[in-house]
Amino acid sequence: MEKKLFSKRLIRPHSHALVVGLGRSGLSAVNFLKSISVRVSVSDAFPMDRIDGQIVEELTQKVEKFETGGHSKELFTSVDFIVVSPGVPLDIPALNSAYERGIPVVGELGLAACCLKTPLVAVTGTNGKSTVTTLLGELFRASGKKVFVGGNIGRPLTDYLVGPQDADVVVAEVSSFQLDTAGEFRPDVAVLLNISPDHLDRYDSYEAYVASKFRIFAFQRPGDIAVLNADDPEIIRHERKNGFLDDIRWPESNVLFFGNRLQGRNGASLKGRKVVLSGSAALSGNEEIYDLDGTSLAAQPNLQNAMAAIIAARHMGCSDSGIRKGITGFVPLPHRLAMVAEIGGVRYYDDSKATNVGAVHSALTCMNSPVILIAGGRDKGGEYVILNELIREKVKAMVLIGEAGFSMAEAFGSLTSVQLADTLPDAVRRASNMAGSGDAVLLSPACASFDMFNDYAQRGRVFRDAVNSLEGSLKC
Ligand code: UMA
Repeated sequence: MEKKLFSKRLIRPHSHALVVGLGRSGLSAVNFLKSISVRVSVSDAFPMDRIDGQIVEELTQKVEKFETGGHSKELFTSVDFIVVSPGVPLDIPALNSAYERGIPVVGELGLAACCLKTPLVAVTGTNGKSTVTTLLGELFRASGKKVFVGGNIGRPLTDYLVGPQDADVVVAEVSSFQLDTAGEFRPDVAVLLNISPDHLDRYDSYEAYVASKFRIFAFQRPGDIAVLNADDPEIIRHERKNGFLDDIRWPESNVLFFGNRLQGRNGASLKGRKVVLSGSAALSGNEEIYDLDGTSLAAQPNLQNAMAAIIAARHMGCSDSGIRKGITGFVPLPHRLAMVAEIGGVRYYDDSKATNVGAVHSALTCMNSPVILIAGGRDKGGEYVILNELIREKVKAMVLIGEAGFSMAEAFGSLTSVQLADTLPDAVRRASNMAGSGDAVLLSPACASFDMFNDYAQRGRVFRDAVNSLEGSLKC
């Protein structure tokens, strides 16, 4: 079935929009649409009593129809267009009815993109998006520019559109879910950090997830800039296909790379802990060198993240001195391979943000001591097999939690010693009993947190508290 494309022309006073999902993204979309006099109805799968009372009160004043406890075909087929939240699967029956009736469906990101007049840098990838997005914000600020940082990182882009819109640049973290409904989203600079299996509980295939990531470049034109990871085999395998391969299209914009395997390509590479911009990537005409030594970016995976951010920032008008200032002052985000304590010679690391197998691979690659790995949670359909070699080489024991505990025990039981724990504090106790001086206890779950926690941040805090309550703990 041919789906009708969303067009900016639909956003006009008194047209009728349906916003699906009343989380951060949906609520922001409602506010934006109301601010430009579009009539709005809303629909959420939660029953009324699970939606915050204040939100219900506010929305009741603003919206035409307020549907809760499910999504009805009648409402979905009675509007001019639908704005869908990223967490809503795109194949629910009510949306299928809307597609059949030719009603365009767009995400909040696509809606914002239609109306955005400020230059835009967008960052996607399986891992590292939030770090690069935050770092870009710092590099722009340090270069004296006013910046709005938002998207998947937490602040919807439509929030920017209801404000004064006075930033010099918008930096957006974009997820694959957002790219699936991004309409004619066209960033001036688009960054693709890496791709490895994730969200396979939502996509029909890994190829479909990869295609979604490449959609960040879909509407770029010559003169726009695409920044890609030259070291990532999944990305590079699509180079030179020059056109469509299934649904995956190589960017038609000006492509710059980052990584250690530039092999004649223009971009950013590393010399030790220095980022070197060369060729057409170096705007000054000479090689540009940015020293990361002594900064929080001086170890992997942040060396890669820094290369991507520096090249994007430089090509969006940041000065070299601003970039140097920004990288020096950068404070890493929590729950990303953060050391929380050292107790009796055992180091405890919180890597709760590692919600997919690729992120755990990256964390284990960085570990230089024997590891007791705490993993598990809600499975997202990734292949555990890519961890086998590192588990055999570095992991002394695993303690597994959550819904995926049993299947992970089956996958890794022949490679290392495995225990199951009922709770995360129980897992921390078990891990600390097994660890000896010089070992590391690493929480790097490879899974989503939603079976046991509100989100990865809560999981990280519970881990930190459990570690800090161990006898002899010295907090970091
Ligand atoms: N809902 C329905 N019908 C459904 C499913 C959900 O009505 O079939 C409703 C829920 O009842 C709930 C609402 O939708 O009321 C939640 O919407 P949502 O899941 O899209 O969450 P938001 O609060 O709007 O947050 C979204 C992003 N969430 C997801 O992509 C799942 C946030 O990314 C993002 O920060 C926010 O918009 C602002 O842009 C979070 C995330 O987990 C961090 N992202 C994934 C990731 O990073 O891996 C992609």
